[in-house]
Parts: sequence; C-alpha cells; structure tokens
Amino acid sequence: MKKKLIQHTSEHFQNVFQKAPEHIFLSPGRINIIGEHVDYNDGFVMPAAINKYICFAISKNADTHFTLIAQDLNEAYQLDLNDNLKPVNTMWVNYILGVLHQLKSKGLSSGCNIVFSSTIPMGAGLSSSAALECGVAYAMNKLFDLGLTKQDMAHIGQQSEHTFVGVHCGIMDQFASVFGKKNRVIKLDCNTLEYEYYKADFKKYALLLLDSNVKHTHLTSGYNDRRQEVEQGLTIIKQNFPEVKTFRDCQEIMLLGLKDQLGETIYKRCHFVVKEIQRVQEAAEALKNSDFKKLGQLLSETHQGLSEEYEVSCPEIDFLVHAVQEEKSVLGARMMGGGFGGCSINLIEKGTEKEVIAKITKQYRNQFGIQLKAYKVKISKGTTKYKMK
Ligand code: GAF
Repeated sequence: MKKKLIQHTSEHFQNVFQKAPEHIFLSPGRINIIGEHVDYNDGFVMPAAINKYICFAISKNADTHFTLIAQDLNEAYQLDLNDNLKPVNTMWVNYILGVLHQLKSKGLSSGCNIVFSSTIPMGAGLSSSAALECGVAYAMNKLFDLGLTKQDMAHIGQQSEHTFVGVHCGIMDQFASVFGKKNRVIKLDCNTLEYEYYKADFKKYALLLLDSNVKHTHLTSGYNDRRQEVEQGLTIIKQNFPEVKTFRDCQEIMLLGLKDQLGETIYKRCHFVVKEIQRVQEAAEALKNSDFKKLGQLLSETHQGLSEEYEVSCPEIDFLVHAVQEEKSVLGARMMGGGFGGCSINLIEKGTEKEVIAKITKQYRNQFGIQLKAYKVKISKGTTKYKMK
C-alpha cells in the first residue's frame, strides 16, 4: 500500500512538472490507545504512528516559489516565500502555510514543488492534519538544513493549527507523527514532553478501528470550547488549592468540594480530565504486564467519560462502542481522537475481527443508514525520508 502510494504520488509529480521528484517523504497518521483530551491538560497520552501516510513528492526550486498540489483533492496553490503569509479560505493550504510561515524565521529561503497524496482518511480522527504539517516541516528541515529537532517540528505543526487554522490543539498528534516507532506505543508526558516507548505487543489481541464515517472538523466542533471550559475550571481549582499547578496535582476529592463553585458542566469536564490522567498511568502498567482485560476495561471507562462527562462523542460513535461491547471477543472500546465523529478503537481477539465487523456493519447500517469502514492498522515509524532507488 505504501509502495502504491509513493508510485501514484511520484507519477502525478512527473505528469505535472515533466520531471521525476527529487525526494519522497512519508508522514504517518496516528492512533491513541488512551489519554484523550488530556494533552492540553498536562496529562499523559499513549499514541502511536500507523501505517497510513501522506506521501510528499518534492523537488527544490531555484527561487522562492512554492507550488503545492493536493493530488487527492485535485487542487493546487502557489505562493512566494517573500509574501506576507496569511491564512486563506482553503483549509489544507492553511496547515502548510502555517508551517512555512514559521520556517521562514528559521532560515527557510527557497521554494519547492510539492505534490502530496494520502492514505489517511480525512476527518476520521487519525490526524491527517498533523501528518501534513509534520511532513512539510520534516521535509523542509531535511532539504534546507534548518537544524530543527523533532520536538521543534511537532511544535511548529501545533502552532500552525493554533495560528493558521484556529484549532487550539495539544501536542499529541504532531508528537506521534514525528516520534512514532515501529511496533512501539509512545507514552508521552505532555507537561515535560518526556517520553518512553512501550512494546506494542497485544499478544492474542489486535487493535481494530471502526470508522463511523461521520466527518468532523475541530474548528466547528466543541474542541476549542472544551479547552476553555477546563481552563476556567483549573483557575477555580488553583484559587482554592494553591498547591495545584496542573490537573495532575488535582484529586477527585478536591473537585467534589468545589462542585457548586465549578457548576455542573465544568465539574464534569474537570472530573473527566483528572480520571483520564490516572487511567493512562494504569493503562501503561496494564500494557507492560500484558493485562489486556484491564486495558480493555480502561478503554471502555474512557469512553464513558468522553461521552457523558466531556461530551465529545456523538450518537453514531456511542452506538459503535456499545454494539461491540456486546461481543465476547472485544475487551474494550472507545471513541478515539478529538471526537464528534471519526473512529472508535477496539481491543479485539485476533481472528474474530471479520465476524465482528460484518455484524456491526449490518447493525450500523440499519440504525443510521451509514456504511461502516474498518481498518486493521500496524504501528509504524514516524515521519521519514523515503530512500529512492
Ligand atoms: C485532537 C487534537 F489535535 C489533540 O491535540 C488531542 O487533544 C485530541 O484531539 C484529543 O485527545 O486530535
């Protein structure tokens, strides 16, 4: 699939520019085992890069011009690095412009022709946007020796979302895209950005993604609202408990005492965050000890919190999660990513996937009239330059 993507992107480059691309880069999407909506709350997350990619076919230009071609959308955009780069009306362009804008101040002074194409479904919660930002940052760094670290690239991607797209996301997606490793889950401390890799060995279980086909964009979803709500909550908590610096210092009991002051909604949001931060620690232990029953149980608890307390699920995803929980071979399930659509992640006994997918597909179609998609993903390495033969 990777080879096909590379070939298809290179051929398009050749057709448009009448020359083969000089370089190929691959930037992956991500899954997240657990730790949802806690990256911007100084929590821990457990993402991993997957074998779904954006492929970039690139050649340098002699001047400061960029031609960007989104092959799958059949759209193009041209810019001059000397222009004052500002957000435009096309979303995919903004992800890239936001990166280039920052790279200018890091020494980027030449242009490129770039064609990109993707196997990461858009709006499915698999972070195609982070893959796009990080792919461009990584490629420019490599081609023009900008001296950026991987952490710089992740930050540049995140900043692009904040300033050019308007989504106040955390660092998880970009971090996973650049730091991903084959068969390894990352446990990231989003406060210090320290991280460790855990063996992604699920023994007789597999991770299955069920795509609700409900597309979301964090710009119009409640993502930024949730961020504001928890920030408001944390301010109140800190006023009452000065020893609390971040959510990870906060105990459930403190929240209980502040229930009236916080109000019902903010209390629920903060409660979810405090519990989710604890759950990630337990999940990391469970993975280390191959305690998959426990891991599955934690995933399902996370879903309940995301759906009822953080309120970022949607009827379709709730349906999928509840339907698979009826299956004996499924140890746990939850919505994954920012929410309001996208995919659920399921811990399922190997060999039973086909049967479960068939059953849920039918139920889902009957209920919502939507065709379910299922992905069996492999955990892969992060953004990289592909060696052309
Ligand atoms: C989206 C964001 F981009 C991430 O930073 C993270 O907050 C995630 O939603 C929820 O865990 O993917």
